[in-house]
Parts: sequence; C-alpha cells; structure tokens
Amino acid sequence: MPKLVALVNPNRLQPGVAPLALDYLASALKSRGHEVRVLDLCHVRRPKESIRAFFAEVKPDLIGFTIRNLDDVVFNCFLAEEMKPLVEEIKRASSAPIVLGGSGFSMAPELLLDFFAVNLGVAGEGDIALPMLSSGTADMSEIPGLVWRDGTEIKRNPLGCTDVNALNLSERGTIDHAPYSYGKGKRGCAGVQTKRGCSNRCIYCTVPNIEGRTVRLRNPKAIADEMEALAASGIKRIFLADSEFNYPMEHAVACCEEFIARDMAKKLTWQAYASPGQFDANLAKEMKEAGCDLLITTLDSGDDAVLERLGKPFRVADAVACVKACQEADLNAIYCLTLGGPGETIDTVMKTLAMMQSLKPAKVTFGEPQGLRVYPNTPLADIVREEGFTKSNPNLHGPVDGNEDFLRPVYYMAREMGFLIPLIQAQRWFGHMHHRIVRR
Ligand code: B12
Repeated sequence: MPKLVALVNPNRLQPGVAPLALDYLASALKSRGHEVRVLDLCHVRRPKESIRAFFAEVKPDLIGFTIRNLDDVVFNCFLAEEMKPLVEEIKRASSAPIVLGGSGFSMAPELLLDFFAVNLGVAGEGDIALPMLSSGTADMSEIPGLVWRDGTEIKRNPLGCTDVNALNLSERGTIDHAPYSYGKGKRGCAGVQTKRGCSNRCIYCTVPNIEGRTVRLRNPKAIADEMEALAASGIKRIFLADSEFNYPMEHAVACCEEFIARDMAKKLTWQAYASPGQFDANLAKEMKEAGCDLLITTLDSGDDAVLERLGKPFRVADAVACVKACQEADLNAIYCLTLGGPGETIDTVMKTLAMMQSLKPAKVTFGEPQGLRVYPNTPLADIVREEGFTKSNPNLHGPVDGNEDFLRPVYYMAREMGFLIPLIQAQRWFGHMHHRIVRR
C-alpha cells in the first residue's frame, strides 16, 4: 500500500553538500508509488523549530533520517551528539517510526541504534530496503541491511547488493539544489554515482561497510543521461560520488568516452576522487576532455613500506606516474597525503615531502586529518586492539574509556608525529583545509 515517507537531512556541516542519498531514495520510493516529503535542515537557522513546523503539516507513515557524517575527521568533533537532540525533537513532533541510514550510520549500526534510542535502521544501500520497509508487508529478515530490535536483541541482515543498473533514478529531482549552488553554481556540486562497492583493502577505510566489497558498475550511458538531466535543470557542476572514480580504470575510460561523445564539457564540469593505482596518461587526457575540472588524488605517502602497511593498492612509482600524467594533460588536481599511520616516522614523512617537492604540484593537502580516524569494524581497529587500546598507547588520540567500540572519534597518529596535532587544529580553526568545514 502506498505510504507517505518523510526524509530528513540533519547534516549541517558547511559548506553543505546536497543530500544525494535522499534524492536517490526519494526516486526509489516514488517509483514504487510512495509519496515523499523532504525536510532539509542543512541551511535552516533553527532546526528544532523547522522540525516542529514540518511535522505540524506533514503526517508521515515512516521517517527516514540520514546520517552521512559521524564526524568531520579533524579531531574532537562527534556529530552524532549534535544530531541526537534533532532525533529527540522528531520523536516529540511525530509518532511515526524512525529509520536511520546513511554512510555514517553504516559504520556502526547497532551502536547508533542504541545511541539514538531508535528501533530501525538500514546499513548500506537503502534503495531496495526503504521501499520494502515502508510498504509494511515485507518480512523483517528479508529486508537487505535492516537492523532492528527483536526484544532485547538487535538483529542485522547482510548488506544489500543492488543491481546498480536496475536503479530507478528517473524520479531524481526531489532535492532542491539551489541552496547548494555556491558561487553561482561554480563551486557547489550535485552528486552522481558511477558505481558501488570497493574491493580494495585500505586498513582505515569504511567503504566496504557502506557500499560492500562487490564492485557494481553503472552503464556509462545511464550516468551521462543523469548528468544531462541535471545540466538541463540548471546544475553546472557535478561530483562523481565514488570513493575512487578510476577503479576499475576501464570503466572510468568508458565513462569519459561517453561524456566526450555527448560534449559534456560544454554542459557542465565535474570533479572526482582518484587513486594512483589504476591511472595513466590516456585516462588523464580523456578526463580533461570529458569536463573534469578537479581531481582529488590520494597519494598518501612517498614510502612504499608505509603504503604497504596502509593496505594501499599502489606504490610510490604509481603515485609519481599519476602526478606526471595529470601535469601532462593539464588536469587540475589536488594531491592528498596521509601522515601518521602505523609505521610512520619523521624519516618516512621526509621521503613523502621530498617526493612532492620533486614533482612540483600546484596543490597539495594533508589528508583529513593527519593521522587516521579509527573506525569500528576496520583492519585499523584490529591493529589498535593488538597494540593495546589503552591511554598509555602513544599513537592514540581521543577517548579510550567507555569507547571500546570506537564510536567516538579516536585518531591514530604515530607517536613521532603527535606534535602536529595542535598545528592541524589551528589550521582548521583558520580554515586552511581544502574543505573549509565549519559547523552551522
Ligand atoms: C563524494 C564524497 C564527498 C564529496 C561530496 C560531493 C557531493 N557534492 O556530493 C565531498 C568531497 C564534498 C565530501 C566532503 C566530505 N566528506 Co565525504 N564522501 C564522499 C563519498 C566518497 C561518497 C558519498 C556519496 O554521495 N555517496 C553516494 C550516496 C548515494 O550514497 P550514500 O550517501 O551512502 O547513501 C546510500 C546509503 O548510505 C543509504 N542511505 C543514506 N541515507 C539513508 C537514510 C535512510 C533512512 C536509509 C534507509 C538509507 C540511507 O542509501 C543511499 C542510497 O543507496 C563518501 C564515501 C562513501 N563511499 O560513502 C565520503 C564520506 C561520506 N565523506 C566523509 C567525510 C568525513 C567528509 C567530510 C567531513 C570531509 C572533510 N573533513 O572535509 C566532508 C563533509 C562535507 C559535508 N558538508 O557534509 C565520510 C563520512 C564518515 C564520517 N567520518 O563520519 C565518508 C563516509 C568517507 C569516509 N571517510 O569514510 N565527501
């Protein structure tokens, strides 16, 4: 039976990013006959008042609450704490069941269900799960990624693995992108996914817990259709919202060729994340021609042993070749370094800096943050447990007591690099990071 679903975006980090997840979920719900209303709290002045006003008018059967970020990865910030009063306000304003979801939620589903005192959540993709849940007829055990309370127990189904070419995105357009078009559309981006899943094994990464390990590639024609529809609606810039656009490289090339065939560069420009492992001069050239105006490339380190310990699928020679390929193609790129992971020393940092100096790139940034956020259910969390998750472990920064599951932000910063932390915090304060993230 068709239902009314309210979708709430509580993400107030600035500059805001349009809630792509809610556009995709709204499309999935609408294509199955459900009605959708969106409450976007990103730019409102008084979120609690907005919640009260919204639910005074809208009487949904189900409320979807998206949790994109748990923290801003720059030490000392735990966004779940700021979202909790908003969930409480929603509970007061509506009696409809609340379901949590999103990349932040998927990193620690059971812990967050308890933290927010909610009974339902979806880990991973929601495109199939949310319409199933809102139909009210599906068996709980059959809904992909569903996390729910059964008596005193919390149960969780395996992550969904949607056929990305069966996604119905024809109803995209629920989200109002206008407030996110900073700089007359030249800076804010609308998101588009080209694939889901990552099979790499970087020790700190949460993506396998969000998108799963099975890589599923979207048809380049469908991606280009989606981009053209966004361009027709006035969007000037897009972010290809994959963890790494160029894994696998053949798919990135196929996308670029489709964009070139459609003269995409004349309709909009786009940005993407890339990693040096599967990158070459031809890809750089095609990206430039296809309209890419910024590539964010994570080189991590100039030391092979550090890259190996980080579980990276590339080595220093690949990073060097990647920078040179971008320079030859005149592709605008930011190179990110990650300092302070396991095995990092002053020597390895000096090697990294020497690598960057020799390459003379235009823009370098240090990863977000220096050091690594230790996320629950990652190989890095296992490394920390082996080293000892104790206050006396000199590589750890953040709460240890009562935080055995790493829900609150704990950072790994190899002992020798610990002196950098106050500098990073100061840099953040003055807004010198490449995303000048501030809380509204
Ligand atoms: C692209 C991207 C960016 C781009 C976004 C560009 C844009 N205009 O959209 C940029 C570079 C701007 C960016 C910035 C940041 N990002 Co970012 N980003 C990503 C990335 C790679 C993809 C996000 C995305 O859009 N995916 C596509 C959408 C469709 O997927 P989704 O949001 O996960 O939604 C699906 C499911 O989660 C689920 N779902 C979502 N909501 C709900 C709700 C319900 C009710 C249900 C049932 C299901 C559900 O269904 C959806 C559809 O299947 C993710 C990593 C990843 N692979 O998830 C990191 C990620 C989301 N980012 C992250 C972070 C930390 C940040 C920054 C804070 C970094 C910084 N310090 O600058 C900022 C925050 C910006 C902000 N204002 O919020 C973290 C968040 C985790 C955390 N630490 O809390 C992630 C997970 C990466 C990581 N480190 O693990 N990011």
